[in-house]
Amino acid sequence: MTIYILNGPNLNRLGTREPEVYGRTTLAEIEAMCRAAAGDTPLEFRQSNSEAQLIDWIHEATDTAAGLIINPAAFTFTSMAIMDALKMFPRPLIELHISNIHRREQMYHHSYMSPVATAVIAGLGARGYVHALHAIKEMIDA
Ligand code: CA2
Repeated sequence: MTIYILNGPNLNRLGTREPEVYGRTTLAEIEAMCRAAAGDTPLEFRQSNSEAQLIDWIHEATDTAAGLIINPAAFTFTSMAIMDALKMFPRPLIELHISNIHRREQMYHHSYMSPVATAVIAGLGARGYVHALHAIKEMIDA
């Protein structure tokens, strides 16, 4: 019943710049919020700046996870390889963004991930992770 929460490039630097777009919450604080919201549900909360590492973790999640939440960060707009890996994930999958990518410049509007995700959450700030966790638990239980 493990839920994976994967985070892409630069998100380890959250809380250090552009607070008007991304807020002031650090990724460590987001992880703590998620662990509090998860209760007894096991969580794998990870971040990598490497596309290959994220793909390996998606494969691992495909073999073991009940659900997957991913903030692919800039890979959202570039990575067919991550999209291909996500396409193979057979259970609930949420694409998550802290900011509302559709409210931003044109280059942030086309996600490779959205067509293969069960659901997309964007623009709820750091709390989006907690909402995503509640939503994916409901989807798993349904
Ligand atoms: O809003 C999101 O969660 C994003 O996935 C974050 C990505 C951006 O490329 C997407 O358009 C939307 C960028 C993450 C950059 O990480 C930061 C690190 C430090 C301070 C601010 C952002």
